[in-house]
Amino acid sequence: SRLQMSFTKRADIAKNEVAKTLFKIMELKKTNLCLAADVTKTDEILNLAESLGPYICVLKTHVDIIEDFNDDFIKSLKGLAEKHNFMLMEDRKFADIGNTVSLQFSKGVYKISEWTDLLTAHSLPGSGILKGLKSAMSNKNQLGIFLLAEMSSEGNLLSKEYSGQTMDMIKDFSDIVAGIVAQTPNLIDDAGLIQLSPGCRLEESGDDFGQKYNTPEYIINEKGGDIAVVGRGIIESKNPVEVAKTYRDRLWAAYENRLNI
Ligand code: 5IU
Repeated sequence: SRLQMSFTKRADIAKNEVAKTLFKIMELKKTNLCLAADVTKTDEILNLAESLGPYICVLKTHVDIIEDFNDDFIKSLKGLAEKHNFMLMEDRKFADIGNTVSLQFSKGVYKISEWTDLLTAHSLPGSGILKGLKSAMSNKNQLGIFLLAEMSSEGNLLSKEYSGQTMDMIKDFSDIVAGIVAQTPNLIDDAGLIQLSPGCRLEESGDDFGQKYNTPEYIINEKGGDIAVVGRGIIESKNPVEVAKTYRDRLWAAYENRLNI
């Protein structure tokens, strides 16, 4: 299965161009760490991007939490992504009908389609959401969508049936779908798809709002995550650079270990 295949081999199989490139970045930089840059000032995001850029494959944003968003910020962030060779993921979790998401994706203040490499979306509205996002892609950009098949939070309503139907939905959209967000190892049967798994900290724990955390090793080996998302575990630590290195090293070792099982 994909779990015993190298990211290099999976790059050859991936049908989505962004997924292909991402697999190669991961192997080149030896990192499967995605940073959730959940801070509210552009300077803070840029500082994280500059200092942690070498250790991450993806920097994940929530642009709607930024208080001083502006176009120069995007230019700078793009520049840092190029300099340190990581990808940008806007974790917008689109969830409306196709026509509306096409507008939300390309218009408004954030013009997400103009700068992001990767995007998250719910499968809830049906495949029209993928058609809508595809219709609003800027023509210079490739796009890799991660559909939410499962969530990390306690009591979420994404049932097994829903997760399975999400996997069915992906099949007709292999050009624009890079993978899924998930918490269990057996949903993906196409090794070209990438599993992103949030809810990672150095110690098993949670937060006050139902978030559930597992260790890097558990995320990679038991949950089948290819990429682990870490936010507060890094950004709220005293020394984000050292802690990010620790996550990167443990996540990568877990991936290498998984190949040999
Ligand atoms: N995120 C989750 N769980 C999910 C999905 C997304 O935590 O199931 I889908 C996002 C939310 C946040 C990041 O931006 O991943 C996790 O941040 P912390 O490591 O700070 O909990």
